[in-house]
Amino acid sequence: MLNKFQTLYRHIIEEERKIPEATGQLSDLLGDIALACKVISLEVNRAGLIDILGMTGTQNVQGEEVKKLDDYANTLLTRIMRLGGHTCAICSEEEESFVPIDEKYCDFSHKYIVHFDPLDGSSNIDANISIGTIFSIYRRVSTKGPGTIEDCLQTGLKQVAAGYVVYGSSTIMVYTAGKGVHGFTLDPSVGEFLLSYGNMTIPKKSKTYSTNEGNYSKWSEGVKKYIDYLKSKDSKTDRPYSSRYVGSLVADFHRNLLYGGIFLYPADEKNKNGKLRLMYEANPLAMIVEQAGGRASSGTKRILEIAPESLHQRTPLIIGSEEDVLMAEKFIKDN
Ligand code: AHM
Ligand code: MG
Repeated sequence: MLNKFQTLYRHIIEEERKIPEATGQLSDLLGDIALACKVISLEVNRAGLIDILGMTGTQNVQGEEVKKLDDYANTLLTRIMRLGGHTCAICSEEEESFVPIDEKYCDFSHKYIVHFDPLDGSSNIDANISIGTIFSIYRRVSTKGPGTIEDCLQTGLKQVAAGYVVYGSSTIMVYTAGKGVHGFTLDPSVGEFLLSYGNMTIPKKSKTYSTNEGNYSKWSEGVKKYIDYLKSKDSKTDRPYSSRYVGSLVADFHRNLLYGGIFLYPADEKNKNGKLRLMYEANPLAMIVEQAGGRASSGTKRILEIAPESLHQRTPLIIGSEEDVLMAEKFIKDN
């Protein structure tokens, strides 16, 4: 049975205590991220009431329009990470390059690098549809001073922790520090994340797929055939599958984590490497899904093994229930 009153911070500390050489810094860093997300959650909930919606008129480095809440979430997370004193560099989907922490404050105690997508699914903000924050933490490889690009460009396998917060009908934070996946629901009356899902596991096989099927004509033969397969009738394999697509990765992923499902954002004619970002979206969710017993692939390669070449690198992403992802990979390989 769940201990209903286990707070996120207490849970994190207890997990870190199990590691003899732990200093408590990772707990503090995760606590800082949770604090920033609580504030973002407040702003998301107030967004319809205050004049924060609408465009800033600027574009992010991917050439997409930036909304005010994205800016807000990005600035807040960066500020809290900087003040927290545990990071030597911060990488954000909204920033062109990484942000090194000023050398005069940066010593061996600043041993972590944080990557985040401050507000994922931001095209859904105006419609009051779930959006989220995704984060990922690496240990630095350099030994002192501000973080370097080598610190920031590590493979997903090197993540020490990853997580996301979904701002939906309630605000939920899900994280892993390499020992299972745990979910916490924000109790707004006390301002605490309380354990609501201990040791989450994703069903091995599902009957739900999530993809932007409007891209069908631009997909490769393998992807087209896989989706056709999911839609055709066969009682032995529980087909046809149901289709569920929010268009907010965090929301689609969270639903699939709870109930089972496969999410696909494959490469297409226009987006040769897919749309989603390896460092900010694919790697953290891949770590979580693997910890929960699922699988994450580009179609031909395990996401966590892809060597990053740039911070904003994109990758096709197929993620979710293990047997479903394996089947999608088979269709891609055979076609
Ligand atoms: P964002 O980080 O700029 O919000 O973009 C990523 C989003 C994901 O949340 C979502 O899965 C995908 O883009 C939706 O893309 P599309 O509208 O092409 O289906
Ligand atoms: Mg995103």
